[in-house]
Amino acid sequence: MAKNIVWILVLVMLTATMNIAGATEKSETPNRVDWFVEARFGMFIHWGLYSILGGSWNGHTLPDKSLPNGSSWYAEWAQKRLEVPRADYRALAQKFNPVEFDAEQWIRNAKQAGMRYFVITAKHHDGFALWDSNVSDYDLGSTPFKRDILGELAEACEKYDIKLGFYYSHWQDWEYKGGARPKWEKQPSSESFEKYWQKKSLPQVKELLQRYDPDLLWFDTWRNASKNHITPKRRDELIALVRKESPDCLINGRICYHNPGPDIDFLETGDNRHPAKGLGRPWQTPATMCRSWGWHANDPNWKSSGKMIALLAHNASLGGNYLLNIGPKPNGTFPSQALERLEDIGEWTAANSESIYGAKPVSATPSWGARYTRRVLGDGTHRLYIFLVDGPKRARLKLPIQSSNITACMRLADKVPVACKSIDGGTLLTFKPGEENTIPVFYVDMKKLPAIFAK
Ligand code: JFZ
Repeated sequence: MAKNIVWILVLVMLTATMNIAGATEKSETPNRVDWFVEARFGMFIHWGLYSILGGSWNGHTLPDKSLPNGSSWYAEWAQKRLEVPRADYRALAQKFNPVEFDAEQWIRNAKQAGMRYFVITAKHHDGFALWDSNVSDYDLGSTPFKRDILGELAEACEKYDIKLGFYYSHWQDWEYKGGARPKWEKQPSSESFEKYWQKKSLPQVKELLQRYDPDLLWFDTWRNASKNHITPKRRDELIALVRKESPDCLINGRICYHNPGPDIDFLETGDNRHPAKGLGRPWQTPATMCRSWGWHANDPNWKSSGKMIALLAHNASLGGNYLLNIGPKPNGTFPSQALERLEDIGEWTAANSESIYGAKPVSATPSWGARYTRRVLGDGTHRLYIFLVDGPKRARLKLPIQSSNITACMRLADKVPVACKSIDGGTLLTFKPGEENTIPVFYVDMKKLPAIFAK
């Protein structure tokens, strides 16, 4: 008998050491994408020559249905949708002089909002490089602005511990002869595209990697439109280049939207698309604050701060990220509408951070607008976070948790207790209605996690 007990003890100790060894091994070799999944929230920037136009050209403002391709709010598409002649668009380079640009200020704004990474358009579809490129003269070096925008941002990101990413339009390029064109224009032949691919696209990506060492690259294709040019072979050629130059750099799924393959790091949804379920691998939604990505001086469709916080919580509840865009003005400053919203969001993320960062997704949702995340507490008990994304209208929620299982129920931001009542096998919570422009977060601590919340 005593012998048996000794053996059991030895076994228990062995398993315990194995578990610890396993745990350290895991934390010593983090997966490349771990930081991204934990980060949850990033800042996207669309900035380039199109920012000078602000959505208007020659008496037309987007959207403008009098032009055959004018019905879009996307101001970064102005060259094509507003039919700006090539020479006139190119001449904008002489006007690009954002003297108010302050990289540290941008990154501080991102940090204060609770964002943990930053992605900027190094080159958008127009083909203009936002750095002094050795590959092309259609670049920052040919503007009056003689500073290194991407270099200053890389330094600021380092200083504030923010990950750095570049958007690079590897498929559409309206400047280079063989680059892909909007769908209403004639596409380059495959030989011509191959020349663009070898002479501009790949070399500029390599240049970005070698010069600025980004943590993430954001490529862009959509649906089936890019099928002929961005074949799996070219996709893999580009992935191989990135992996060789910078093995830790993340790659998004839009490198080849119709067929991202197994070697990318995370999936990117369509613009402003918030799925009803997780995507089975790391993912994010690229999202706008108004309708346009690039600066649009006449886009009045700004989402409220509360709406955007709700979308952040929605994505977090499904294990996804939220990459929220700002279109800076041509002088290098953020629009005031964006700054106000960043501030509101920052107050919320600061007060509710533990419900978002490092919290696990919970796919179960009540029938009306609440979302959940959860975590295991230090003592092995469980905390369920409840986001009232439906705002002030809803004040009662029935949880499928036995009242006897619940040890605490509070509002997260100020630890004000929530009224809990036992009703047929569950618990009824009664909340104080939330305020405008924010999303109240509550938590329930419990001894055991009901299976419905474990997925
Ligand atoms: C693209 C760009 O054309 C646009 O200017 C912006 O940069 C945005 C972030 O990305 O637009 C897309 C790309 C993909 C889809 C929709 C719009 N999509 O797959 O649904």
